Amino acid sequence: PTATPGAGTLRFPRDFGWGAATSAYQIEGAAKEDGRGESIWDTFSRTPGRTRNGDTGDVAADHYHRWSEDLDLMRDLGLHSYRFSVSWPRIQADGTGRPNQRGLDFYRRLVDGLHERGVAPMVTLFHWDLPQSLQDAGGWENRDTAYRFADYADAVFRGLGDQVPVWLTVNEPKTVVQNGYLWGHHAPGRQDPDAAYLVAHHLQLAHGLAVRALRATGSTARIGPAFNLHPCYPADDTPAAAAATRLYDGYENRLYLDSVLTGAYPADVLADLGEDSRLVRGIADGDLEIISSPVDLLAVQYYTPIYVTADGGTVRRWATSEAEWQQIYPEGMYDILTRVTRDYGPVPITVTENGLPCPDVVGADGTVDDAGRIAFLRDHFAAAHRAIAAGVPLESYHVWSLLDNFEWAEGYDQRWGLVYVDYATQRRIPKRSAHWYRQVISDNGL
Ligand code: PNW
Repeated sequence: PTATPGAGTLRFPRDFGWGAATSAYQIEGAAKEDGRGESIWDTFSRTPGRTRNGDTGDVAADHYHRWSEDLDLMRDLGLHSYRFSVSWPRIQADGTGRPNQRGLDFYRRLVDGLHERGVAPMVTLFHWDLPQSLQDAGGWENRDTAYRFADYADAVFRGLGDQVPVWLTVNEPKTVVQNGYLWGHHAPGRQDPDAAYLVAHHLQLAHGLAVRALRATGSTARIGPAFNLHPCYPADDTPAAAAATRLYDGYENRLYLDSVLTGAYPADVLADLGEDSRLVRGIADGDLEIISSPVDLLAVQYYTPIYVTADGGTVRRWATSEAEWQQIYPEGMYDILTRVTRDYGPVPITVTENGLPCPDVVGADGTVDDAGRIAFLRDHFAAAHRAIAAGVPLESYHVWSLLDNFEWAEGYDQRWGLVYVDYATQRRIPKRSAHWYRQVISDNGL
């Protein structure tokens, strides 16, 4: 499909998909209902000092009870696609064994309700809520967790399979590696670099095993990984900064992209980690074949670029959002999409997350003005449009997020939604950006 720019407008390809994304722990609440077990995010968020204001996902946006109203919101927005995740501990309370029918039923209702409203479901299997029992057995440091994940995935495929056209395996393995195991900001709150990269390997292995499990069911649905990619730029034009940027990119992007799409980990990253690293020692014969099982699409999540200094550090160059890690740089969307297509070939791409936290103000008239989000999305949509014009097979775009939600360690203070959630009443108010997005969808362009 080719993009056809009109006079003063940007038109997207005729079949372009517009969507929004969420994840289970961030919106569902109902932490103890219908046989749900505990996840590492229950443990982490209930541990004093781990999240802002001690916030937890116990109630969140109460989507578990308000799903029908939320589906109506999606229909009113005109969404083509809704990306959500399945909570592993709702399906297997302890991470193993026979699936919990009440858990499957919830997602079945959701999927059916989406179809009834003309919205296509896109389902992420793992968005960080690992069953606590599996963490107690070593979590992602334990190779066995990847096999447990494949069993869980199989249960979900069989439970919802024929109604879900697109599956995503692991959401942002890099964020688990970095936030969960390098810096400790996310569950399970570890700071252990050697463990971190073994965890990366097991998450990649889990991805590949899930791809194989889907194929084994005979399903014709499509499946792929969901990577948050960071375009890396040198902070100056010295050879040292170029070399540092190259290695930084290896850790941020190629570690994940190469293993899935080329069947090898990047040699420079492996050399940097060293032969004694737990990652290198943890690679068994045949693992890369599993990890590089053919995928149908690549889900890209883009939020921020990284500027790398000659000594391998980072600096800020652009305006920072309310999230201290996010610099606003729409061109990065163009750069990362065109780069993936250039380096890995024409694998279909869906943007599964992009968005901005805004200090949303509820006006006296009850409207929520988030002008900053509109400007951010407009500029990033335009960059994606240019990427399509440059030949990137981008098929859809999902804004993060549909609803304000539990922003992990930042709790409820950061609001990322197109739709405002008044947590005291659970009332939903579409923000100005939601009204604007509805128009973008209906015009299929800007
Ligand atoms: C994503 N970074 O995480 C997650 O998939 C969502 O669950 C989350 O709510 C959303 O982005 C907003 O934060 C990210 O450091 C975490 O660049 C960190 C980064 C990017 C995305």
